[in-house]
Amino acid sequence: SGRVRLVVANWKLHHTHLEAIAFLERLWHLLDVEDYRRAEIAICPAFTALRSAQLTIETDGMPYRLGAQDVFWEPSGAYTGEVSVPMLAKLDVKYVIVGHSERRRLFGETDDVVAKKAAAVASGGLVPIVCVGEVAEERAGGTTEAVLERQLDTVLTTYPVEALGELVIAYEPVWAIGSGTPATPEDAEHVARFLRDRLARRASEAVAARVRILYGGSVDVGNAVAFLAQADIDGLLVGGASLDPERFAQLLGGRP
Ligand code: G2H
Repeated sequence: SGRVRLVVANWKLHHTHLEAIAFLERLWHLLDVEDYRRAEIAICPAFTALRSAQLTIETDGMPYRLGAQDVFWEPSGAYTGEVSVPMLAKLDVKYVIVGHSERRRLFGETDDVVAKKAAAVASGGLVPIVCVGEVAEERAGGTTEAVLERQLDTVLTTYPVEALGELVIAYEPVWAIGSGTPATPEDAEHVARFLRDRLARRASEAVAARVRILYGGSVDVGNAVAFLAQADIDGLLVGGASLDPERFAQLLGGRP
C-alpha cells in the first residue's frame, strides 16, 4: 500500500517517568533491526513522563516516536490544567491521540471537541491519531456505520486540507476495549475499508490512499499479526499489551 505501518503504545494512566525510562531501555534491549523495519513505533506516556522519555530516546538514539494521549486546542491562555500543542511540539512529540473513547465517555468529549483538537494538532505540525468507534448498543442496533460517519465527518469539516494525507485514524470498537474480546480481523478490515471509502468521498482518492488506519481494542501478542495482515489496516493502537516491555516486544516482533 506504500503506507508505513504504525504501532502505538497507549499507556493510559500507567507508568511514572522513571518507569517510562526503564521501559524504553528494556524495549531497546529487546528489539532488533528487523523489528524496526516492520513498523514505526510510537510510545504515548502520561504528560508527566514525556520529558524523561524524550531525553532517553534522544540520548540513546532510539528509533521511537513520542506521542501524547490528549491535548487542548488553544495554544496558551487561561485554561487551568490544560496542555497545548506547542508545548508538546517542544518535547519532540509527533503524535497526539485525540478522541479516545475513554475521553469521550469519562470526560464528556463530543465530536466537536474532538474535531477542534484534531485540527489544532495538525495546524501545529503534529499528527493526530483520531479515535472512532461504536459502542455495543450501536453495533447491536445496526448503526455502526452511521456513528463512524458522524465521528469522521465532524473531524473532516474543520481539518486543514493540506494536512489530510498525514492523518491517522484509529478504529476502536468500544466494546472491544480492555475487554479481552477484540473484533475479528475480518470485521476490523471491513470497517477500515468503509472508513477509507468515506475518506475518498469526503476528501479525495489520493487522501484515502495515504491516511493510515489503525485497529485498537484488546490487541495482544496472539492477534496482532492477523490484524496487520489486512489490506486496509496499517497499524495498531495497543493499550494493556503495551505496558510490559517483554509483552510489547513480542507483539512488535510478531512472535506469538
Ligand atoms: C483501546 C486500547 C488502546 P486495550 O483503548 O487504546 O486498549 O488494548 O487495552 O484494549
